[in-house]
Amino acid sequence: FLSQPGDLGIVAVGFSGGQGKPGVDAAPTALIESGLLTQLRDELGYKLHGHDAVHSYADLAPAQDPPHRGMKNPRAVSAVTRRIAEQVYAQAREGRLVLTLGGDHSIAIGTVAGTASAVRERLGRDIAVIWVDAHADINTPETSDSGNVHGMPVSFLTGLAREEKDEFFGWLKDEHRISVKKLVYIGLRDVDAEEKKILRENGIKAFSMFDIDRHGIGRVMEMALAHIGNDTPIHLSFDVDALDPTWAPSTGTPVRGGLTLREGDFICECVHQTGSLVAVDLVEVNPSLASEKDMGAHETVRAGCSLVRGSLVYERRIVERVHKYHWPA
Ligand code: B3U
Ligand code: MN
Ligand code: MN
Repeated sequence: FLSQPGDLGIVAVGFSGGQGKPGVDAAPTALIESGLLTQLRDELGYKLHGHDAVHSYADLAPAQDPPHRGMKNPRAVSAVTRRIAEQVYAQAREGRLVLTLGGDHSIAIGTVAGTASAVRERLGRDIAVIWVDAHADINTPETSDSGNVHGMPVSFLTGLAREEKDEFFGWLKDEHRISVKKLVYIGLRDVDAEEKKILRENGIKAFSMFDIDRHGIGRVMEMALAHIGNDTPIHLSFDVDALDPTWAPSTGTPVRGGLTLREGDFICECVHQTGSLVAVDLVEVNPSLASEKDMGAHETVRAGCSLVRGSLVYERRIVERVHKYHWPA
């Protein structure tokens, strides 16, 4: 399906409307300025597409955006994710791996919708989604206490939440949706009571921090990938708050007791190693939240870069050694 192994579509999403804290919209620029895309191009050898722009979607801002079914900024989030779906679809349709830099996690409504529809069209296959997060993000508008859409993307993507009107996610059609059976969570530790009920009632596969402590991340990845099954296109949606705040303090809703950076990298490397990866999201890096003095924002951006690199080249330690000793080509 991938036209050339080295083609990488980039969608840089400067959007924060799925939650209340400004600053997460500045993440793509911070990640790019720290050298992420240069590394992907010059060190990992990817041919980049769509990397010239960081999108703000200012043209889509509605004049007024009062709540609908309790959702905050519903028109803006719907319009922006609809555009993102088109952008991701356009890249994926060319057979490119797609990297989306968020932005808050509401943007995954667009990224997963775009990947799911492109892969269906090109391969006639359903994608699987690996959602790495401290949170389940599967509230419906009715179960959400916060009204923040970044806590709801999975319910819209699976069809557990539905809307008629285009301006409120009604543009999401069957071709954009994923099955609850092809969804796996890793890293959960802050799940609302109503969300737990949704996970249970729908038999959704979830590996919490408890499971990771109990089995180790190696076994958890084996089980997660076994659940998805071989030869299934995978969309990896990585919320940086899955990492422990030690490694990623600069994020909107940090939760202690999370993944080490190495465990996060390992997840990405395992997914890369399957050869089935079709899209990666990195979301919820917010460079403005941690204090400058303790370098928290810098560390979080660095962690995000590490995760993305891990998802795009699992052999990096060997590759580094090759460079180090000038191994002949
Ligand atoms: N479950 C809560 C909290 C939350 C979800 N995602 C994040 N926070 N980052 C909610 O608002 O739905
Ligand atoms: Mn999330
Ligand atoms: Mn989260």
